[in-house]
Amino acid sequence: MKKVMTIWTIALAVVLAIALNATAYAKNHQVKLLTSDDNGQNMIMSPGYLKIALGDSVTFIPADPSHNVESISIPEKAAKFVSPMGQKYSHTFNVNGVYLYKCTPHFVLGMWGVIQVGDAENIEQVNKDWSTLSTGVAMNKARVSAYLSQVK
Ligand SMILES: [Cu+2]
Repeated sequence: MKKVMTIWTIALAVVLAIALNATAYAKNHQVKLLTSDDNGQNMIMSPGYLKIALGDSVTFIPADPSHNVESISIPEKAAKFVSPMGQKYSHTFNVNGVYLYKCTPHFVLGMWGVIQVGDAENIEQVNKDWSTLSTGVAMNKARVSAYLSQVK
């Protein structure tokens, strides 16, 4: 009986150690929401394409009060997100796949971003959605297509 307890104690310790490690290794990334960048690009997410690991978080940092982020085409099981205007906002990505998001007021100007979490299981759907959505975008469509082409 005592031996059985010991085995369970070890098993529990191993499970806890794995869980704690997973938390310790989750990274935080930053995306800046810029009105203009150093290359003369306007209304741009920086970086526009970002690949992260499952469980990582991203902090979106608006350069001025006019920007935010809103998820548009995301994996089926993922939670939608929309950040308050002009405020720093963090989101943890707990579902693998590709996330296409926009700045709510500036999507027409091409202010979109792509985050890939692990495997790009839903890339076909995102590409399909973008081909429809892009008809409502007046500027910098090629920028968004270039982000999507980096998904692997
Ligand atoms: Cu914006």
